[in-house]
Amino acid sequence: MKPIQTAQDLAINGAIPAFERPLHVGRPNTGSRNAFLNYAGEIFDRRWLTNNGPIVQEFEQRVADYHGVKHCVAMCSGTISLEIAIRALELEGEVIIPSYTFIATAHALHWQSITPVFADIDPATHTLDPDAVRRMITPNTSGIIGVRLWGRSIPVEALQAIADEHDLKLMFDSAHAFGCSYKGTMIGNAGACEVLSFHATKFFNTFEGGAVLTNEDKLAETMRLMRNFGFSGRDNVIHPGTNGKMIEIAAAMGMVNLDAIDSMIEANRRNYFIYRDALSGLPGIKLIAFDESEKNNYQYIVIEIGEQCPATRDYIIQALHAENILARRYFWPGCHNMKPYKDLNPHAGLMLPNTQQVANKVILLPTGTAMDADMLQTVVSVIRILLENPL
Ligand code: T4K
Repeated sequence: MKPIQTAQDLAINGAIPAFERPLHVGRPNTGSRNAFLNYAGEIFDRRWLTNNGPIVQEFEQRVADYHGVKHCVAMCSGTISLEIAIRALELEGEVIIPSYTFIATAHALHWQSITPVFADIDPATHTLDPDAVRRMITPNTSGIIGVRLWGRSIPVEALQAIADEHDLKLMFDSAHAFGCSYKGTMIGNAGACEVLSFHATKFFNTFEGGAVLTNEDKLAETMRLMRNFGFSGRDNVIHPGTNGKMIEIAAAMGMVNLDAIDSMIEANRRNYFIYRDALSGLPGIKLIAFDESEKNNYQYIVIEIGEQCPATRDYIIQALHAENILARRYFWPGCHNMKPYKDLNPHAGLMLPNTQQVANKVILLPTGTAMDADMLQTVVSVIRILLENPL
């Protein structure tokens, strides 16, 4: 790692990059390798690899307990978990979601011939604005999927009130929110259900994987059937279904990561405070703060590049990439601007001014257990020197 002190040190000005190897947003957090290998040994000895194995069952119980939720139904990905939850809730017609989310939220509906209708976000929280949701309700609306983007707060009560008033189903895409709370209640307890992603890049991973958390017995039972082809015992299929199962080795990764969860949160939290202090005072740069009165996983370091900033968002990204700092523009340009949805409704953006504005100014910086304090300071030095020497 090379120190960055003057504009001549910047790779965008021809110097060698600050980092020899790339820094990623989403470098996996991993627990004990030895504990994982022990689980792998057990799996070999037992020759039970998948189909609701003992490690998956124990993992589900631990994740449910961690969130204080009755049921955790583990699956092979967050996207399949979304699809199964959507089907189990019998959503149809139109479902209201934010456009400012990962494309999977929209795809999980579109893939099942349900139209995602994009509602605008609150620029302060980056999550659904209840007033905007109201504006998008039509006679064809069957549900709302709130996305707990960056694991942050979402107005659960206001969304539930709209859902109740219009007889709509409410669920949450909580892919980013493992271990987070809102108003003191752990995620997993709002709406009919909440979906987690355990993808490698998430705060908490099982290589690939996902789960649905719910307090509704019937819903959990239906989803358990659906993830295993609808089988109820041998030779007896009682429900349409698919193959959404979590495998044993993925659950083993989940177990070792659960054991390491406190240290992962601590590393992310430490990184957040280092970034917060180092970035403070940089013109036009706003770090989206975590609410310290809640439980947070501190996984996403999100900054907004405002108008007072001497450099554009994309120039900052270009300069960071030149240093091998692979900052991301999540979730630019918004789902509504991606081809499948642009084709469906080319004018959706007219109703989404906040989405467009936020998507144009956000940068995610690398964090996680793979980063130390010097690395974080160097990332900020690149930004600071760049802003002091704008083009
Ligand atoms: N809902 C929301 C709100 C979501 O954000 C997501 C997933 C879902 C639903 C669906 O859940 P899953 O079906 O995925 O479980 C990534 C992930 O693929 C995706 O899971 C995630 N959201 C999204 C936010 O990010 P990409 O296209 O950014 O991934 P990629 O390959 O560019 O990886 C990101 C960085 O991480 C790279 O710089 C490399 C690094 N990396 C990646 C992997 C896979 C590693 O260092 N090691 C690795 O193993 O989508």
